[in-house]
Amino acid sequence: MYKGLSGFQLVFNNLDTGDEGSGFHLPSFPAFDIPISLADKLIDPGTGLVCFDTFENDGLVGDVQLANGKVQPFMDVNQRRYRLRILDNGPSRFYQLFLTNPNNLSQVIPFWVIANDGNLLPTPVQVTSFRLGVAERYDIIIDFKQIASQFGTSVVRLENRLEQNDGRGPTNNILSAGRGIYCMEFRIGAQVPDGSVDPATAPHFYNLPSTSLTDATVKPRITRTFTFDQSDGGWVINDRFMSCNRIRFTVQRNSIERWILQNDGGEWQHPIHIHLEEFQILRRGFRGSASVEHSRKDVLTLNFDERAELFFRFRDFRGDYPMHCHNTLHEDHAMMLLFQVQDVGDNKTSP
Ligand SMILES: [Cu+2]
Repeated sequence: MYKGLSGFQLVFNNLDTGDEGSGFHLPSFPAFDIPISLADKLIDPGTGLVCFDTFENDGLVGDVQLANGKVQPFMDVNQRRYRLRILDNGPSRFYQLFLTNPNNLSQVIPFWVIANDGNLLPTPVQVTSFRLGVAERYDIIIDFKQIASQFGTSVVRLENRLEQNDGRGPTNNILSAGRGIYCMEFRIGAQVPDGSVDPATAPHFYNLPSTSLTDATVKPRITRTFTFDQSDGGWVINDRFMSCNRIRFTVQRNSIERWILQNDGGEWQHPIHIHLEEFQILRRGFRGSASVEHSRKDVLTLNFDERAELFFRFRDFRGDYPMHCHNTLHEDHAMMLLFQVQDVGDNKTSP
């Protein structure tokens, strides 16, 4: 992944069609619907080549910032709405992304979040920034026509203002505008026709199913607790390292489970990725971006000492699946476990 073996798979359907003339009328792919993979790399000053520290298990933060494999690139855009699909491709960097006018740092520029991880939100949410942990995806809508007219600028940058000094995680300090690391620059050109929906008209994309646990039809069969901690220079879940030969617990097919994820430490943040089924967040300690997390998700970034409570509805798939930290160095050393889904589940509450 660090060498660039990663990419997007965009999925369209009869509602999210990739054509602004149909379905939800989201900006057309590929001209106005653009995947952006953010990553940082460490450069060896002696050779100029990308390098890596094999003996550092905390994580790696780079000294150059890339978007789609290029160092701080620019993109020519027209005055209309664009959909950007933003991925944190790690290996250990967290982002709080803002739009910055480099010629007027006092401007606060709004945009819209429409999707989180693999799912549209029920309706667009207007923001001035959002937080992204490794492997999380946010789809945003930026209206460059409105930015040009309201803020009088022809240049705007996607800027990460979240301070992070090492691979353990961000400090949670938000740097002032222009003092962060910009990921890419947009150079705004001519006005062109725009057939996409205006997020300000509150288009309705999606109904989120009920997760009220007082409703008997969504009562969890079991609550399981997972504690993410460090041990012996590596990383553990419930005090154990990953074993490829051991299935840690068995989920019952067609059942509901509640999982508690607990970050046992105030110095590290862990973006936890869970395979197979997506979850909804019932409650969490960190309230930084709650409204844009009102969706089904597959990555939950555990903030310092945070406890998060997740709701799962397992369906009819059987098989073996992992859960792991997506700080890739934590994952490799060896913050991961395997679980399975079978016809009969077990009752391990701290597996
Ligand atoms: Cu981690």
